[in-house]
Parts: sequence; structure tokens; C-alpha cells
Amino acid sequence: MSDISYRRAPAGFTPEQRAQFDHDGYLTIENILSEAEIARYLEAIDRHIALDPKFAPDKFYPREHIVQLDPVFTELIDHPRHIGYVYDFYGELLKLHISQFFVRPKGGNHNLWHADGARAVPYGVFAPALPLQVKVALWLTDLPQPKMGNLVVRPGSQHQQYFDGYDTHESSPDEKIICAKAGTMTLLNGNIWHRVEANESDTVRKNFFLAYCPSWVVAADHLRSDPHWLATLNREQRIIMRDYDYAYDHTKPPARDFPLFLDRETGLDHDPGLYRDHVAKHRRKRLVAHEKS
Ligand SMILES: O=C(O)CCC(=O)C(=O)O
Repeated sequence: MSDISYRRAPAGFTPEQRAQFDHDGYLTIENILSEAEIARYLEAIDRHIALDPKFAPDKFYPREHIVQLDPVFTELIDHPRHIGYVYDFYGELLKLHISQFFVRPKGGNHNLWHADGARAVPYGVFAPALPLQVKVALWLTDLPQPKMGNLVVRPGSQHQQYFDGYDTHESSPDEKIICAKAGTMTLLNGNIWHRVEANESDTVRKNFFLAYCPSWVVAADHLRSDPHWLATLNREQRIIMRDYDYAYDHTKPPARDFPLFLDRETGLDHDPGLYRDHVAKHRRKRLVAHEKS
């Protein structure tokens, strides 16, 4: 019997939320962060930009692999307010793909229309139904109207591999400008076409992006993490970072990394009734959320 205390998977999509996410390619949940959490995250961002001589207040400032930068950001790796949603997609092979904070002042550089991930042969060619990347956006400043550096999406465009507006800033008749209040979380299918509005306001947009993927997709902002930092992580955080010496472990993680989470409903470390007893836990397929419904 193992003496490791495993955690049950935190809550993820309700059936209604999942239907909306699958239809629109994104889902917005308001008031997920408290005022105190927003203030704490902004304080940490401001502390780090003040330390960076490359920071310029009139320029877009992206910072990557932030989970390793500060304990306030480290907690985002497996935070129960969002990790259950991405576990619903990637289950026992969940991995953190990228962690970022963005600072978007008036006049800063802003992104052209694109979808995330591979361009020459997009993820959707291999995985037409499910995203190989899901992005969690946490909005830390109020963006009540357009022209505030808002994220702009084309709802339902996640299955479309060509779009005439690609690599332009042109607005599209079917676009939706996300006017989020601070404290809102937006979950995005990485295949959705999106761009960023110019910021013509005096509000400096600040937010986090955390993207997740299956363990066998290469991470976007690092190849390895600092071993001293990895040693400070809890078990689930360490697994989700997927820092392996042997490359094939990304595809077939070692036995010690199972279960990542116990089943949310049954509390079991396996799906019962599918294998004979001799099959080791780390060699068994585990069902992801939509396969159970
Ligand atoms: O900053 C944003 O709202 C979106 C950034 C973006 O397009 C990206 O990171 O792929």
C-alpha cells in the first residue's frame, strides 16, 4: 500500500459549460478571483517588472515560464480553480505547456489574427475534434470596452484551418471582443482564431495565460526547469511540469507519476472493469471526462 496521499481531481466543466466550450471554442467564467487574489497577483507582476531593466512602460511586456519565477505564480500550475477543466481534456497526461504574464500598455504591440500552435501542419489536422492546447486566461484588470488591448476571438472558428484575415489586424464581422472584468477566467481552445485589440486607453492590461497540453507535446517556454525549483513543488505540480531525463517518458510517463489525480467521482486510481488485474496502473488507459458522459 502506498503512503502517498493522492488528491481527487478538482471540479471541471459542468455539462452545460462543456457544451458551450465545444460549440464556441471558449468559455468565460466571471468572478473567479477575489479582490485579494487580484491584488496579490498584480503586486507580484509589478514587483517583477520593476526588477527587469528591459521593461519599458510604453511597450508590450510578455514574461514566460513565470511559474518558476515566483511562488505566487508557482501555485498557478495546479490551482484548483482551473486545473480540473484542463484535466477534463488531458487527464492523466496533463502537462503545463506555457505560463505567461502579459502587460499591455497604450500603444503597445498587439497580435495579428492567428490560432495557437503549429502553423505548417496545425494541431487540428491530427486532432480535428479535441484541442491539443487549452489556454486559461485570468484577467487582472477591468477591460469594459474595446480598444483596451482586449483579446478578440471568432466564436466557433476552432475547426477552421484557413481564415482570410490571418496575419492581419482587420476586424471580422463574426468576431467577439472580450470585455472582461478583473477576476474573470476565459478558457480557450488553442485552435480558435484570435487577435488582440490595440490599447488606446489609459488602462494597462495585465493578465496571466496558462496553457496545458498532453504530456507528449513539447512545452513552449522551456525545455527543462531548474532542479532546485522542481524540488520545492508538490507532487501534482512536479508531474504537471513533466521534467523528464528520458524523452520517451513524455509519451509513457513513469509509474511514479500515476495517478496524477484520483477519479473525481469514484476516488479510484483506475477505471474499474476494463483490465485484468495484472496490468500495471501506469500501463492502463484512463478515461477523460467526455469519454465518461
Ligand atoms: O494577449 C492576448 O490577449 C492574446 C495573446 C495571443 O494571441 C497569444 O498569446 O497567442
